[in-house]
Amino acid sequence: MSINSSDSNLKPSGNCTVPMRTAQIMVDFRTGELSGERVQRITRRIKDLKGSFGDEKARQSLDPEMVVYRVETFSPVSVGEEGGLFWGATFIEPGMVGNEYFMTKGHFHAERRRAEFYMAVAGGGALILMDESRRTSFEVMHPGSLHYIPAHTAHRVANTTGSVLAFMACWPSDAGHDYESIAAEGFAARLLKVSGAPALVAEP
Ligand code: M6P
Ligand code: ZN
Repeated sequence: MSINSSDSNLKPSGNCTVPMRTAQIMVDFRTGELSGERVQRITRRIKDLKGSFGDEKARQSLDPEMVVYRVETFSPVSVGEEGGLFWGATFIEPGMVGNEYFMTKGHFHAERRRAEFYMAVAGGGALILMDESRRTSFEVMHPGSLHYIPAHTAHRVANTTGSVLAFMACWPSDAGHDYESIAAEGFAARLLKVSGAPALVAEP
């Protein structure tokens, strides 16, 4: 028996002994949204992002409850378990803190030898990458762009447009998040609006 994409009404036949399972999670490819009982959700607001943006005064002048981004995660295995994979969808609102675009906190993987994929679904922005020697670069994100984040590389995404930037991610379950290194040292460059356009500007 062959199965193709039109077999959405597929049912086990009377003498079928192979268990049929339905997917636990669905991905909406227009928006990146995940659905299913096992989706975990977190929201990061202006009040949660102390220390992330360069202009702390500008951050304090904004509504602390303002949503900067949301993350939906499907973790089929426990955090830290070796050999598994996690799936995530991140939605960054349009907005600025001073002249810096709304962005994720950014992190190294706690297990530095772990890589990750990001793929933009909607909106536009930039993936900022920084290696352990603090060499920094960025890749433009637009719907369909696929980004390989190598091991030993910190990563953060900024929304440079006027609409929500949605991207999907897939990473190893034993990667972990090291936010402490970023809190202590920051990224070596920031994505700022300069003369009306985004530019990666080195920290002084
Ligand atoms: C992606 C993945 C997640 C991450 C999220 C938000 O979905 O990399 O692991 O949590 O982006 O990024 P951050 O944790 O840096 O705020
Ligand atoms: Zn990561």
